[in-house]
Amino acid sequence: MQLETLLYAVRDGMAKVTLNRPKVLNALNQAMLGELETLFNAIRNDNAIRVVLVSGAGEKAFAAGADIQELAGLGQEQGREQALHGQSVFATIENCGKPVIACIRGYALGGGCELALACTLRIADTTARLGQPEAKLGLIPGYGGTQRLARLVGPAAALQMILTGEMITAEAALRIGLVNEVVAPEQLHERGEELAHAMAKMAPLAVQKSLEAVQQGLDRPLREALQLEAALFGTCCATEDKAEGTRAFLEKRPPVWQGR
Ligand code: CO8
Repeated sequence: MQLETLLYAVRDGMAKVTLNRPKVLNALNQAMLGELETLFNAIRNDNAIRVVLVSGAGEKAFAAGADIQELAGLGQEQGREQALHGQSVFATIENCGKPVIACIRGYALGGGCELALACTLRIADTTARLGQPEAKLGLIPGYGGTQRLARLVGPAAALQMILTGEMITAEAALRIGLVNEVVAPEQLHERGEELAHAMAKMAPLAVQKSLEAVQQGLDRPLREALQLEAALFGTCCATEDKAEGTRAFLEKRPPVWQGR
């Protein structure tokens, strides 16, 4: 795959996606969105990939937002269309069927913060600064920020970020539940890989069904969501991996997963 705005590597079931426009703090332009869409569609269909790590090239940023050069010329209809397109790309990331871990160093602003929000979980190093500064540009978040941020941290904390445009520190992001963990800069990638390895050791279908249960369940009333959980639990019970996982436990040996 020919990529101009991303770096991509796969090792031991772990895919690493690096946003690679460091001169503009990894700002998300249309080319990068297109490449993310192609890449995550390929990741979804690749059974060898168990976990994805997303980070930004360079020391200064995960991503400092949508590319403001491109935003400058947008009119009403084009703005709506580009927001819809970006939302669809981020939904492809969210629904790729594998855990996606955002490793945040430096700025994660605007569309960059929204990209991190579309990931399964977020870890940050102490240099991270997160924010939704769109209102400073006369805009609102358009890549899912008004919705995913409010669902994750609650409407008051989300609106504080959106209405003030203030950047918050990694520690403040941890306090409101925007990031899962904060680590020292030299530990960011190591910790990301550690979490990825832990997830890659789990039964593949159990990971997939866990993602499905939580992600789809949150969009439903509790009673329906519990039905979904029970149905997916039943699905897991019919897998070879469940037979292997329970047998391996009883035989006191590590399981060998087939992904079936
Ligand atoms: N877009 C384009 N270029 C950018 C962006 C960006 N978002 N952010 C930084 N750059 C460029 C700068 O223009 C600069 O380029 P040059 O060297 O050619 O002047 C280079 O990156 C380095 O940036 P700075 O010199 O500004 O670096 P500083 O360390 O001084 O400042 C900041 C870092 C504070 C992060 C600053 O760059 C900044 O404020 N950036 C913009 C942050 C922002 O407003 N982000 C939100 C953008 S809007 C958005 O994301 C909307 C998403 C939804 C869109 C939906 C429909 C399309």
